[in-house]
Amino acid sequence: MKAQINNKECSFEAQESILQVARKNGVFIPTLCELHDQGHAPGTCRVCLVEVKREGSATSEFVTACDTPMQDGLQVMTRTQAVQDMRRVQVELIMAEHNQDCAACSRHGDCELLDVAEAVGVRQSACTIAKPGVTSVCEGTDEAIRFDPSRCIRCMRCVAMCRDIQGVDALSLVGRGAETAIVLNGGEGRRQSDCVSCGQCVMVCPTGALAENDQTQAVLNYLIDPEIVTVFQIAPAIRVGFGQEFGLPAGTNVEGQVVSALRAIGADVILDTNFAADLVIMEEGNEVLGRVLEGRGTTFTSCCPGWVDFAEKHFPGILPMVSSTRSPQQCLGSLAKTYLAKKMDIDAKHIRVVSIMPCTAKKQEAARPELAKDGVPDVDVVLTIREFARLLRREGVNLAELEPSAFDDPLMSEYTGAGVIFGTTGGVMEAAIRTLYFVANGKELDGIEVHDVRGFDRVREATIEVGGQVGTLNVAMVHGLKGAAQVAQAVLDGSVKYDFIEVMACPGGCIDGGGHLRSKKGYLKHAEARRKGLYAIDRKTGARQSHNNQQVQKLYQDFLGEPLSHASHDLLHTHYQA
Ligand code: HC1
Ligand code: SF4
Repeated sequence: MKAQINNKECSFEAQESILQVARKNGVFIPTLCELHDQGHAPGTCRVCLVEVKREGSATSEFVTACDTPMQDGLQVMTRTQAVQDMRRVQVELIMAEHNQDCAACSRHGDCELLDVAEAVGVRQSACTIAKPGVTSVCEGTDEAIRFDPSRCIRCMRCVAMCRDIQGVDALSLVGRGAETAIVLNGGEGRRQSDCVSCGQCVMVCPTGALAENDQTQAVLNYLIDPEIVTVFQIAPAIRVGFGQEFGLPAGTNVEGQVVSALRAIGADVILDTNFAADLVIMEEGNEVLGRVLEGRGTTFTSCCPGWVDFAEKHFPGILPMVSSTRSPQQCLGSLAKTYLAKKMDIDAKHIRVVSIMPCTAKKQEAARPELAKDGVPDVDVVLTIREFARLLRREGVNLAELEPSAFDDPLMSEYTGAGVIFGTTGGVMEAAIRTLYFVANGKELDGIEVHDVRGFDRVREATIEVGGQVGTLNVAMVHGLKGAAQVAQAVLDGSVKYDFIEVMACPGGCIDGGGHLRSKKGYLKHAEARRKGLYAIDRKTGARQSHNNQQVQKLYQDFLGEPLSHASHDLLHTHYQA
């Protein structure tokens, strides 16, 4: 089939929209609400207006290019004066209703609305309409994500993300016209609602309407307080995702620069969450081993807080199957205020643990009352990648200009290749299998890598011959909550039988967590490069199995005794509530 765009003939396939055909032919049409890699084209912002003339018609009409199918013989004009004027008015209307206090916006310097304003030639909004009295149950702050209705442009990306990709369906659009608002389903406030704070809605919001609850000021306050000992930890995925905030390509290993940056802003102790990932394999691996040997059925991983929250809210029946081991973030926080405090002779009252995570749900995890001792949390503040970048900019530190440096903590910064691959889907499972193989056979797995559990399909399964007392393990790896719901339901129905299931709430795992740099006009653009970055680090690491982490061995010798000991239970395990 053939049509014309700006008087140039082009061919197209049935069902293709005018926007898709234009893009294939290198013709630019500005868009705002549309998110093409997710097939999201609601046509609500009307920025993609084009003029069309149908075959045999003497007059032209204006249509939105994203949701209008291309037709045989259609003439499309994308740059007429009328088109330009209408687009400009459209963006002015959106801007007029939008809170233009850009300095206070989380998307400051990185806003898709301002990009579009520039593209259509709006330099300044012609008028400002007082924001109507929009009310929203998720207005205000909570410990993970906040919603600012005055910056919402009703593009519906967040609603579609939560419903169609995550399958949580925690958001709805209510009201009409200018009074339309996004609200949470299932109960007032994020904790009570269906939302699990995964942050995937934040990743696709084109403005600052959805954002992490910014805690950079709290960390600055710790850093300038001479009484406080700041203990930082960095998550596995940080080292392959953070460089992008400073213009480096996705997947670049910036671990050494992150350590230098933390020193530059005055961190007292720098730990690696990877160390705790190795520790979690020792605890969770022993839980799985016990359950397999005693025939007690499936174990689900517990390190992803979005998943744990989802299980509690939506699949309480599986809670007895969720590993009781706390996440690496929480294990490290707990040990920082006990083991580290003891070894460094610091009063734990003065310690503040700050985590740098690619995740919004980690904020909600750190705030869980059952993970606090006498009301004092083990992890005091969680900064997403975006907040950490903000903190460095506020302190005048440019990561890209720093020389790398090494961790200097002799207690909890060593990690193995197994610990670092936690950051990608399949990584926890692979790390566990490397250690279970050793336990079952008394020797290391030949070739070390377990390719059967790798991949990017949303739900994967594998049968692993571990041998020895463990025998064959049936395992599954799931990333994204839609797949998690499917697997959880199948386990409850008894239609599948797995020994061990790894679940990560975010599609891709932590390498694409809801706390990363936000992409413009795209979603999951960097997962592959970041995943390769983590596997490259694994290959270069001296020891590649968690049980070979010498600092973990020393921790057991000096402090915990053995995996699943009384001390381990006290400091490294938890319980869940429906
Ligand atoms: Fe993750 Fe984890 S891997 S949950 O994805 O188990 O956030 O990176 O820190 O705790 O180690 C996140 C990443 C992270 C924990 C570990
Ligand atoms: Fe949905 Fe996750 Fe956003 Fe909550 S944080 S509304 S669960 S996408």
